[in-house]
Amino acid sequence: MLFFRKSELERRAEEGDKSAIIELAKKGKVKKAIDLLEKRVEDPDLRSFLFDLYLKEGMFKKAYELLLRFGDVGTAKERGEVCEKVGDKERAVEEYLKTGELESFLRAGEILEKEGRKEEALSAYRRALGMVPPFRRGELEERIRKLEEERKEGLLSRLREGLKKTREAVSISSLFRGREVDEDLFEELEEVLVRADVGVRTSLELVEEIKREAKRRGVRDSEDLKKITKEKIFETVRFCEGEIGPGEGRPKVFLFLGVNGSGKTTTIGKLAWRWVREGKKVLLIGADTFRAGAFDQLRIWAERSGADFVGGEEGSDPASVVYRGVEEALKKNCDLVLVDTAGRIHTKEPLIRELRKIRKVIEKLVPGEPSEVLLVLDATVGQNALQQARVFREALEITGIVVTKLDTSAKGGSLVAICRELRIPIKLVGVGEGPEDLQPFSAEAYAEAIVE
Ligand SMILES: Nc1nc2c(ncn2[C@@H]2O[C@H](COP(=O)(O)OP(=O)(O)OP(=O)(O)O)[C@@H](O)[C@H]2O)c(=O)[nH]1
Ligand SMILES: [Mg+2]
Repeated sequence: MLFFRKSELERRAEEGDKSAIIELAKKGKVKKAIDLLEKRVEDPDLRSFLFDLYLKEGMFKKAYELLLRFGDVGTAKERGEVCEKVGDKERAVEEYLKTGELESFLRAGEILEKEGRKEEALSAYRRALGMVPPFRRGELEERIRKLEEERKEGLLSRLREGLKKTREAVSISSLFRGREVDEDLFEELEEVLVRADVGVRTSLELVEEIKREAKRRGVRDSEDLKKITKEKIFETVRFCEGEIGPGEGRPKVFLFLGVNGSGKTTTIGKLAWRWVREGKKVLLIGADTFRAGAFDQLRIWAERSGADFVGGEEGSDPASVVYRGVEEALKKNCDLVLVDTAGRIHTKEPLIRELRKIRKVIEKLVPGEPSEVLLVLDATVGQNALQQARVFREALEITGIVVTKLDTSAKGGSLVAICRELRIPIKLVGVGEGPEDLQPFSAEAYAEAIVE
């Protein structure tokens, strides 16, 4: 009788009866059930059941393959565990961060920390902080504090590394080595600053200030003069320390301006990459419809970072693209919208008109936005950056500056002139082409990196 019932069950299972297959597995015929289920993965219920069986049997590789084919099996936590077991850390983190559960967030943070991805680890821990019970809070806060410190150290060394070219070109620190503090030294200091592209006028004024301060303090040792130089550079750029963040309210719309090749698209890509990893919903708008290839460049960044994308084909009207994009962001309830624009400064008048039109479209759709209008300046062009800034300022009020390519430039000193003359906060600096090579601007770190 028993024998008959079993084979009857098997027969029904083989014919594809869902409940029979499930029953079969429950009765211990797991291997047989798996065989049958593997032939029926198109059915969402059956593949979910198969995924469970794989987990129970410790068949993680199989579970992972199923997960790659169909993203919808198991819970996010289970998917994270499977990915971790087979060594796909990227996906594991992604799944853990979808769970909304404390343990998974902590696990994601640990994986990221081990991988040296401090920025992302921090953001995972910070999200965990919101759900940690009081008795575990102290421990987590301590971990965050330590990581923040390491991150600061890391940022400083990246910036120092980024400014290496400038430092080598100007050798400002060797200037102060074992020298007498006299007129010659001040003259040379001025030359060196000009060479770093601080600008003639700014260099002159800066050296005057340094001289006055040196006299006031009765400085004789050139090492002390170096200290004053560092202080004065710090004081000059301190006022331009700025920050940028997703903030409250949504969607926040950030508009990016700048001449061709200054680094707008890359900067947007890096920001998208960071904010998506912090759990934000980001949409990129490709309103550069002027240059062929601009569309794809931004689309690829969107794909890479996991952001949404709305773009205009070559030749289409940029303001309409922005309209479409912002509308979509509103519909999807996005946190951030980053708008990429064309940078053809040689057609100045039409460009200015176009940028104003884009701004109007945004204002109309989302009152109070764009909350940031960011001008992207390439550090390698040095003093020319100032000229560019003046042109764009005529078009729109600029809320912040992004200085890119500090890593490839020997003209990192131009940043001093930018601060002094424009008095617009520097909100970000680019120190490389990778997604992590974008930093907040630290005046202290900058002054140190230039002079030491
Ligand atoms: N080394 C380095 N390269 C950078 C940085 N930022 C951008 N780049 C590079 O500079 C080049 C131009 O950057 P894009 O982002 O395409 O510049 P864009 O302003 O969008 O240019 P258009 O679309 O032509 O107006 C690319 O090859 C980038 O990889 C940086 O901080 N460091
Ligand atoms: Mg571009």
